[in-house]
Amino acid sequence: MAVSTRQSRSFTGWITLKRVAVVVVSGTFLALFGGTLFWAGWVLNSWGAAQLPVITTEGERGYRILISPAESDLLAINGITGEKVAFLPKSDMNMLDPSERYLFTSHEAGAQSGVTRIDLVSGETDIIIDYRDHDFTNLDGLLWTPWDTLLVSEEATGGRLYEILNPLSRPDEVRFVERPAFGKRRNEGLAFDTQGNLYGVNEVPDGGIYRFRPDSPLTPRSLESGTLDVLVADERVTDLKTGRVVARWEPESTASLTGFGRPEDIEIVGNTLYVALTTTNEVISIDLSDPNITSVGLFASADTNAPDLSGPDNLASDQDGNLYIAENITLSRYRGRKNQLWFARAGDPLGRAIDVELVATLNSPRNEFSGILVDSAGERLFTNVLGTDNYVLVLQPMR
Ligand SMILES: [Ca+2]
Ligand SMILES: [Ca+2]
Ligand SMILES: [Ca+2]
Repeated sequence: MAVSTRQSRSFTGWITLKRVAVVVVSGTFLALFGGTLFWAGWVLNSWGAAQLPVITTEGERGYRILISPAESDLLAINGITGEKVAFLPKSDMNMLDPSERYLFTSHEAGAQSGVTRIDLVSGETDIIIDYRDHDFTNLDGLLWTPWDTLLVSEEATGGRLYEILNPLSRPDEVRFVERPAFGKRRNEGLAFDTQGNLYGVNEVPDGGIYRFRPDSPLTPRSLESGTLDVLVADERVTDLKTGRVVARWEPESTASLTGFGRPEDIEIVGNTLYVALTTTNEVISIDLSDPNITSVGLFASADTNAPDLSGPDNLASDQDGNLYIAENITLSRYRGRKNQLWFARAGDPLGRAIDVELVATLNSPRNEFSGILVDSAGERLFTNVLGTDNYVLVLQPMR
């Protein structure tokens, strides 16, 4: 079960040049790390010169792309991506530990799945679990627990939930256990509420929204046993344009769950659970203030306040409770345009976003934004570029 430290972690595509700059030119990605300029050949392999720069930032707020300590003291990413590209493909979701020094990334790569850990100070990157340890498939959802373990779920039929018991340990000492009480399904988003209930989804076209109530909440035994509930709404979510819909949490064993348009990522802010519904172009909000009776409303949707939103997939909240929304690539391409990242301002008393603003457009047509995550200070927005390319970008909101 333990993972041995892999050899030859350095990526052979990196070469050293004695220059001082951070530039993106002609199909080559140059980044300064500690006074040394690196060339990332994998970018050159993946993009034609006409597709640069990596992304175009948009919107009134503005965003800087942080790619090196020379750009800002906020971040030191050394070889972020060279090593990940070299070892595990398909970087999907991201999670920070509470110290925000370590960035964990799941690799949803079928039978080659795993989880990597990047030390954002030293740049050291390790694979902490992967397919050589266990028959993982499509590792996806990532969530830090209140008792300092790391959950990872499989986005696959019969997908399992695992708990990594010591995610900050040496890679060869990392241990994990399966948590079958959470159920088996295609699960991407994971979130805890303040009572220690764990929420998830089944990512299929008519998928459900789930709540696991532990017998021993907020303890290391939380995920050993408990009750699984599903969300049952009085009306189809497609009827939401007129207002909020009453819904209830009922035990999975007795309820007939309500289907939603392929739920992907979820996010909890205060007493609100947000769920991205990819196929219906909606982000819904679910009130968690009552444990039994609730209501479901639209937060952002293509039919109301976000006309160009297409296939909302990943969600991230900032320190003010606003949401970033990343699109699914298949649906944005279906619309005949590039993949986009959005910012939705919260605060409307009815639970809708006040406005939904474009943040960035991905200029590489076969990739999507994925695994978006904002640090606690709101100074770093992490996003994977997932598809034919495979690396992390960090954006800094400018206020
Ligand atoms: Ca996924
Ligand atoms: Ca997914
Ligand atoms: Ca996804």
